[in-house]
Amino acid sequence: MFDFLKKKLSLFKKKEEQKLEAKLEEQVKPAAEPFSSEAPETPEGPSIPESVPEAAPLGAVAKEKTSLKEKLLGKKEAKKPLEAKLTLGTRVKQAVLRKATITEGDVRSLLDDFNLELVEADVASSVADEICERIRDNLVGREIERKNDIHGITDGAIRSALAEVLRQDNIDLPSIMRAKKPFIIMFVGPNGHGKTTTISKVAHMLKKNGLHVVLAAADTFRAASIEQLETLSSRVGVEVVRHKYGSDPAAVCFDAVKHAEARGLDAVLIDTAGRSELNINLMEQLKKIVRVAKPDMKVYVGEALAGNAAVEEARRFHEAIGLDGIIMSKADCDVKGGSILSIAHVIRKPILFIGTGQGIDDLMPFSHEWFIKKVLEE
Ligand SMILES: Nc1nc2c(ncn2[C@@H]2O[C@H](COP(=O)(O)OP(=O)(O)O)[C@@H](O)[C@H]2O)c(=O)[nH]1
Ligand SMILES: [Mg+2]
Repeated sequence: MFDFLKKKLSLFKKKEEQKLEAKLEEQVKPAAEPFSSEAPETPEGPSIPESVPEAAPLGAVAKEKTSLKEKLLGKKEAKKPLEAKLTLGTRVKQAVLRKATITEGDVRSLLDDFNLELVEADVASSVADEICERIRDNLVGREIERKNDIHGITDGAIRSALAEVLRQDNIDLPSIMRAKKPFIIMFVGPNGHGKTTTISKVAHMLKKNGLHVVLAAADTFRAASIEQLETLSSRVGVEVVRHKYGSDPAAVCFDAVKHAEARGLDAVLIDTAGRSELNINLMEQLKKIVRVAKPDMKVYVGEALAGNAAVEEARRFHEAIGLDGIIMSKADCDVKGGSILSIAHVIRKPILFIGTGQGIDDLMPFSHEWFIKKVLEE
């Protein structure tokens, strides 16, 4: 899941790490040379060659060297210069190691490339800009002391940039819903993005949490939509309030709410159309449902597959009726991953769930921690 985005993130991280490692090396080199040439004059003893060539076996040459040293200094003494050299090496390093401070130049060109790669991974352009700026802010000015620090610094910079862009509260839907009875949720979104399927999944999840649910078949426009909802609801074992095709969707919702109130049900889930005779009327129709049913939550269902188009569609619905949450369906369909980041950031409402298949159990609660772990660690 989200492999494309994952790959882009890991490539950027690797390139940035390599760049910073090279910078740190550069920082160490110039000072180390004059210092090491002074090494033989130290009181710890004479200098010996740094090492025997790697491939040399414990053969004649190596033996000869050892025996010569042994002859000169005695077996015990022979080890001393090597130890001295090691301590000296450590001291040389300590003396010349200066901190490297990350500058704009160390990040800018890689971030420019990364920005385009994010867009390729379905991240909206404005969101890609924001992510890159935050990574830049998190890196520039940081000091690196050791090579080992580099991974943590770059990883942390990316991780917190993603968290800042995704920042929304994680929502535990069943517990929020217990605060009001009946709790009314209206699902909106373009045709075919998964509203009806998602409603059956949510109904199933709520039922498992002990809530009693009724569905409102308020997509009275699309052929077979009412039968589709009825088939799915019978699989879950919940009731559907329906009228005839072509009837007023707001009236269906009104009846469903009355039904829930009369029966003391916990929740009403409203299915809506994604298109109507005149598309401009869809938003008017949705506004009327909002006035009549007074939903406690308006949830946008968009398919993660749609990439940037899903973000634009969501914005259209948000402007018309005001959204409270998002469900991204079809996350199982080899989606690049960027649309999840974009939609949360552009709409600034929490992603409640992601859809992971066509079955009624294929719904996963969403949390930004999970998403960040998924794209940075797994
Ligand atoms: N693979 C996959 N397919 C889904 C998912 N959600 C919905 N679908 C499929 O998408 C198609 C359209 O779904 P539907 O609920 O009718 O969309 P609606 O027009 O928005 O109500 C159906 O074939 C669903 O089975 C999902 O999370 N994963
Ligand atoms: Mg539908």
